[in-house]
Amino acid sequence: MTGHLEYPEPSTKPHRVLDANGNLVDDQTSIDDDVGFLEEAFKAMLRARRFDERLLKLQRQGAIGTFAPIKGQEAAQVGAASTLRDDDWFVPSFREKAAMLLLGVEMADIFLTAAGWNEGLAGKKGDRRLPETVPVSSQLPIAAGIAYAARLRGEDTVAMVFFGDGATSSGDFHEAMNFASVLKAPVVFVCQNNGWAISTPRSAQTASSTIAQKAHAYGMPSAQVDGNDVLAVRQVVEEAVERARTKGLPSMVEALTYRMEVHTTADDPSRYRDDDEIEAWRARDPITRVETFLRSRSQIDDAMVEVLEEQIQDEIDRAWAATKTRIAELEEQSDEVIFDHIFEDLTPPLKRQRKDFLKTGRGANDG
Ligand SMILES: Cc1ncc(C[n+]2csc(CCOP(=O)(O)OP(=O)(O)O)c2C)c(N)n1
Ligand SMILES: [Mg+2]
Repeated sequence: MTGHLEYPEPSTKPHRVLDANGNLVDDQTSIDDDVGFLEEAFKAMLRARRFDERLLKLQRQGAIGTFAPIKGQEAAQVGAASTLRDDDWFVPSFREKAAMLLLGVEMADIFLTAAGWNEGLAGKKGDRRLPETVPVSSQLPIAAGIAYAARLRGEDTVAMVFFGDGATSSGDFHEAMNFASVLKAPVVFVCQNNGWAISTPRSAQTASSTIAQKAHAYGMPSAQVDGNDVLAVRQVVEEAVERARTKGLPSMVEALTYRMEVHTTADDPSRYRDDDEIEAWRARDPITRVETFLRSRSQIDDAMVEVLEEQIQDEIDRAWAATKTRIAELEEQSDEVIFDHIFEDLTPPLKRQRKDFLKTGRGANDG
């Protein structure tokens, strides 16, 4: 007998509200109640893009270190993060600057981190906006654990974790999905599928026809959404947050998007991807889409955008000036800070190393 094997295909029609030209996909829907959100989202995305552009310039000037630009992924991040409450947990990868800014992380703290100082994002006790995670997918089990702990404590908070398409090929992703589902942890898994894991295309990364379908293996609901459509992302993620908050259960959202810049500042994408592909995605720019819509409703005009651009540049200038002052102060402090931001209480070997360091200027290498 044959014919028993089949593919459990999930729906592959991504949710979309506005098309690439800023028109309603379904003209029967009314988004009048969402215009206020779209205005705020437009400002947040523009602010994030300009900040990202400044980071890139500063890196090229040698003022900060390597970082991962977000250009093109602003809607996926702003739409998702806009659904979080202040007491919810935000667990980012290394590419979530738009979400961070929206959630109130200071520009100066991001600059400081990019310049190599722990004092920026790490080590802020009690902060529910976690710092960036560089080891791919290691943040996923952490988010599952945080959410599980919150539930045990009787909180109705949720943990939202961000990761890329490439991360879903790693073991930590599967362990976190399994843990969250089996132990009923209120996690919202947000995958920004930007089609690439550095130079590895999505097609060489996974044989699954969608990333969203990976959730089905864990008994978890999931959805695909146009990740360059900020309102669509918000609507889908809102549903996942609601499910986590009220039922304590996890969900996964796959936001289809594209990174329009380099993977990190240490990368040259011209060696592995075509200009045509970049051009095609440029036409789907998440910011232009909302701007066109808002202009068509006369919610914004040239003069307003000009004022907004000036305000943003001014904010970025001030944040960078404050960062330089802070760096000058930090450079005055003792090298002893190398022992900070690791453990709440130093382990015995680290205590010994610290003592030795203070005596001799060098740490004993005793493990
Ligand atoms: C454990 C680990 N292996 C390898 C790397 C090097 N690395 C950095 S980003 C990346 C690809 C990540 O791709 P994806 O998850 O799609 O995220 P994206 O960069 O596209 O946002 C790799 C392999 C790393 N940081 N951590
Ligand atoms: Mg990717």
